[in-house]
Amino acid sequence: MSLEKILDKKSLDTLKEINNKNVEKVIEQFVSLCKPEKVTVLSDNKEDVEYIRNKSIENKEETKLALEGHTVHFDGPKDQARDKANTKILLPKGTEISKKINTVAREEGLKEVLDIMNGCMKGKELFVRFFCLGPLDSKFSIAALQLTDSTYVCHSEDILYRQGFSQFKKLKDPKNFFYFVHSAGEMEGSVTKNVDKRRIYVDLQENRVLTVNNQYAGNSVGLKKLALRLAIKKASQENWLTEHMFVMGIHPKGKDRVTYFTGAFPSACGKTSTAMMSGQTIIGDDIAYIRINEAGIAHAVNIEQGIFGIIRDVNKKNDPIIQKVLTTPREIIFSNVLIKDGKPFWLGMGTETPKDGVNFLGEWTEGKKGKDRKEIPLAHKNARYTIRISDLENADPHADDPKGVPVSGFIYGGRNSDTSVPVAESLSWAHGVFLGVILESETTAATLGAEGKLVHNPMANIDFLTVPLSTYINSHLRFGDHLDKPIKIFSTNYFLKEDGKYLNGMLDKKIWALWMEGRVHGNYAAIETPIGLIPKYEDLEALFKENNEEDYSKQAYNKQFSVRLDKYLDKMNRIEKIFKEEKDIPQVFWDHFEQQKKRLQEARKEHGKPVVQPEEFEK
Ligand code: OXD
Ligand code: MN
Repeated sequence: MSLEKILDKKSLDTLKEINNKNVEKVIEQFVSLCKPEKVTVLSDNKEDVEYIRNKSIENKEETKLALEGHTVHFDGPKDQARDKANTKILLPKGTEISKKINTVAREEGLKEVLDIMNGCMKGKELFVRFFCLGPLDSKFSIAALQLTDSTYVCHSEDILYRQGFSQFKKLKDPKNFFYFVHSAGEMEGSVTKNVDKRRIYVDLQENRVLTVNNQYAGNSVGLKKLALRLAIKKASQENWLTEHMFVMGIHPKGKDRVTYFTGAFPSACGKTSTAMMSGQTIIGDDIAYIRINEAGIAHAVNIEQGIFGIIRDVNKKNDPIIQKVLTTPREIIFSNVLIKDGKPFWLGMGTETPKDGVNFLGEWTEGKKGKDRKEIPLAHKNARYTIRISDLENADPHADDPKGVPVSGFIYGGRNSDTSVPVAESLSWAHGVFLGVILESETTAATLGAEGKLVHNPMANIDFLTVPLSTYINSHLRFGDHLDKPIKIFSTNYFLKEDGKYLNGMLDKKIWALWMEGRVHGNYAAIETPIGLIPKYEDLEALFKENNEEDYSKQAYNKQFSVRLDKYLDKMNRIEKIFKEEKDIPQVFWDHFEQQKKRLQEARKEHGKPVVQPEEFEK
């Protein structure tokens, strides 16, 4: 197929500007497979970006809302979260990644997905877009080509990612880009019809992801979770890190300094709200690239420039800055919320909500029941907003710095109701890697399937790993060895409960962050326990008073920071079982496993009880 035949003059001229035969080949291959009615190649200019915005209203993928710039998009009833079951890594026959990662033999998987994609864009327009992962003109930049028949995907990417037309024009190696081919497939109205044929196949060999019959951004938007998977492999080969991490600046009161942290939390475990804490600055809320510079200092960038955030519980009290952005005119896409009279409504928004409207299932009235006889909530729990970080008043001034920001701390946060203390520091880099790798978390609405199940999620990255777990662990261990300025590693848990009630308030996480920041600068002493270093009461008491104007009681501290030895030992048993099934786990991991288990067992013996209060470890 010749491009001259399928492209109009404007698209052809735009493509010629890129002057990249590899890009042209991709377009030719997928146009001839997917058979769109029209192909439009777009650049970064205002007119082209506007074209997408208008098309998205015209073709009803989005609907305008009352406030200027606000639109709503619905993903369809069965496509409300990431589809883990149908996301697979294509692997050469005979290779393995991990028991926990879905893979399919490459030839077989390719045949399957290409068959499904055959003719999937019939009657539709295919858009060709150019973006950049990470800041432009930087060591971190990765050029990314997106082919999609969805204007919602294009529009989301215009908000979430840096435009990359100029990056493509400058590519030194014309093969050095990721590419993503997406099709929402055959439509019923504006919803994908054949969700049973939803496939998201990651082809590491070609640095590409093919994704079809879906709309939810976690499945469809190439540069988000799909590029994350490709970049994990690339980073592992090139000795840097691609992490499911936010990047933020922590600013202690009264001190003239900012300390940058990155943090990995499984979906819907407080990651965005940590990066958005009052008084601090945000660089990114989801995915970071981290590299060590010539001086041996780790620097991180946000690969995105926007947030695809969970809207549930965003309200004036919890998230005043996001709430303000969501209620003022600017470019925003709401997805899977309730719409009434051109206004969006969501769960936990803290204001009165209507008794009827339109949501992800269609017409909704209060009390309406679904097929499972359960009441349908007014909006989906995983409903989202898509905004630019530059619209936030707490955006960090270095968000687009091509050098990235220097990183002083990593945080691994899980959702755990009965074991983990709210915050602890690792005993060393390798112990910190161990803590990250044994992260467990209760499942949430951000992926399809049961909620509230405890699952092992190493570094909150298990859904995205494309290298063996052993390789991933080794990359981290090696990264630490190359650091001249060490990074401290912490673990957090905001979800500890007693009698069904949370032991911590929403604002407590800021205190843990300030404690971690102080630890980096040697401001606080800590108590050594079998699971790591925990804060002293006096330091937290002062931090609560100064920052949250709250009297933090010794009783609350003792409850929150008691080390639940038996529960931790149970966790060690679960972890042992999981890792025994994995291949080639490094000895360093097992050393830390044995040492931590021994410390827990010895403390159990010494104290003769299952739960030990912090001060008892000081004696
Ligand atoms: C996300 C996720 O949306 O991890 O960030 O699911
Ligand atoms: Mn995420």
